Amino acid sequence: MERAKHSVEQLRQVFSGFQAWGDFAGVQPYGSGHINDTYKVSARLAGTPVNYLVQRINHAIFKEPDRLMENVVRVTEHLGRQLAKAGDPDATRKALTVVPARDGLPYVRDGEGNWWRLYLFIEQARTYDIIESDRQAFEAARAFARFQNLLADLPAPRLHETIPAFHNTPARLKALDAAIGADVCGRKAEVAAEIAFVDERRVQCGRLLERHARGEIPERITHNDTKINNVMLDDATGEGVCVIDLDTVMPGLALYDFGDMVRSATASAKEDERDLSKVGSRIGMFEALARGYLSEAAFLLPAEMEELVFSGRLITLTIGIRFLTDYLAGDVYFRTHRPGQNLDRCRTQLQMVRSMEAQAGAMEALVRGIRR
Ligand code: ADP
Ligand code: GN1
Ligand code: MG
Repeated sequence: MERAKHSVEQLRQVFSGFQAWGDFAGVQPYGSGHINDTYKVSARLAGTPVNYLVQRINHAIFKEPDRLMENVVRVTEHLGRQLAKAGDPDATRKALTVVPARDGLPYVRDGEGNWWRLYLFIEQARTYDIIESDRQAFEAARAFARFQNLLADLPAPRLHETIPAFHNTPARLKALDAAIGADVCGRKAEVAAEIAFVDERRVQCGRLLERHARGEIPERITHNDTKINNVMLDDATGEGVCVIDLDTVMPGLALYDFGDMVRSATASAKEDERDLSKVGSRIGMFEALARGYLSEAAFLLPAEMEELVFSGRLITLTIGIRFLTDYLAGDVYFRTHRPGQNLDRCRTQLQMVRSMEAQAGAMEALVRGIRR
């Protein structure tokens, strides 16, 4: 849980800028995301409690929040239409609903130049930072695959790229090299082992982009942040209810999404665990993810299926590179709660890569078995 960066009065003011039903009753910091500032707003609607989720978009990271929100509105409305077409009685739990501002725009600006958005709060469901059972892994993967499936026919134009080259590992390596070169905090010597680990794996980093450039792996509309706490699972049935955190929905490779699920859902410990003996990739969770994903992702080409296992290692290495870069740069991107947290996060990611490398053969055999 976050410490509140904004006062109740500020948040009440922001909330009043939206076309939300109900009387403001209270607000509290919410969730464990690294990027935005998230609050749960409690309101009372003719005597009945209703909740909303208000978020400050991190505009240091997302430079064009209006274009970002244009994407989010297009995506959520498309999902809503698909669910309505299918006659789903629970459509407002299965796709995020953007509450418009009083002026009709999908955001409210405050006096400090911040951008705020409001969503309906999805009830009787929750997110998990660490997945607890194979079933949860299966359901999460199925929900992300369904999300990709439902967006496959989003009408043109192409979505905006809210963060260009987001999963471009060679570009992330360049940024790491620049941070090593600048070494603004004098932390380079401390991370020599991590730099060496990355160096040994540089040759693999362009593999998916090269196959994409050769026309073997297509661009699709992807989520790009399929960290396991970005899907809500139903409290009662355990089913994947709703995919959230849509800031990075944009053109990408389906494998980025599968890879980030492997990174986050197979992890046996917290992302910032300091005792690396606790950190590893759980192959049972990997199998459940692959089964869940493949049960729904009928669109996948053989070339994509061939890279499912590799994508887990690649995305995990990529996020490790990003944590390392941010540690060297002085913790300017990912929110931290204590000194050294980004280095700890980097180390768990590299430990996860080691663990996935050791189990690569077994994971490949599992995927072959599921495909048959
Ligand atoms: P960040 O980009 O910082 O990760 P998220 O959009 O993922 O922010 O939101 C942070 C947390 O808030 C999520 O992990 C989830 O638990 C919760 N959350 C987000 N949107 C909703 C919603 N509409 N209803 C209920 N909970 C939500
Ligand atoms: C960030 O927003 P959140 O916490 O879901 C980051 C992801 C990283 C993740 C690592 C926009 O995700 O790319 O994989 O942290 N999001 C952005 O935990 O950079
Ligand atoms: Mg999130």
